Amino acid sequence: MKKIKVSLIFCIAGISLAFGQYQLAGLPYKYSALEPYIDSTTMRIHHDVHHAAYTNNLNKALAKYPDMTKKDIVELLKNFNEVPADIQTAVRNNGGGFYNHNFFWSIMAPAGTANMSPKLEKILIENFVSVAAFKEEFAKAGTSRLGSGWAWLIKEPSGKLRIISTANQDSPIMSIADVKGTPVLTLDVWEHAYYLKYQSKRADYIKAFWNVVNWTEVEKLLAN
Ligand code: MN3
Repeated sequence: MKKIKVSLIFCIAGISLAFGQYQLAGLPYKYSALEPYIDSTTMRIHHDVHHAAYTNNLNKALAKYPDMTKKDIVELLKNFNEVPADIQTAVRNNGGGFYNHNFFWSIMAPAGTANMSPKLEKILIENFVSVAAFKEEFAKAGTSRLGSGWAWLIKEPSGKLRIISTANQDSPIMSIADVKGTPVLTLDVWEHAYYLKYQSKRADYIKAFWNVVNWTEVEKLLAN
């Protein structure tokens, strides 16, 4: 019964998405690809229900401003100050949710398939003294975020790496962000990202996340 319900929601979201600018892309791997660290059911609901809803609601919010939908999502969020006042909250939450989840899926990979190269290790050591210190600081950004939000590794305009966290669906690419930078790694610390498997143990979820980071993609983003 549960499975039927989930696919029905996906189906409804899929139909209405066809009329909007922003499209929900499929995951770049199977729902089960990140097992046992992130379970298949969580991935399915996270993508097919939560990410689909952000996409759908973003399209709904922009329906009366068709000119805004000509921008890709990065341009839309980088120029958030140009979003009409009456849809700012909707675009902040749903445009942020649409972008953040796209990015999140892209920086994960099945365990053991995208390991950290010596070159990336060296960059992390230069910025954070050691890889362990980097992971500790990143984990702290995730565990100390009260309520819902995201932990980020960003590249500042100077080229320096920095770890931050954002509330709700805010991201460091938004023109309204306190700290701006180019995202190179992120972790969703909303309860919907881990509660089925880890319940209230967010720190255990963060520890498991290190097994499924796509370090190849992180290194590629750093080179940009
Ligand atoms: Mn999420």
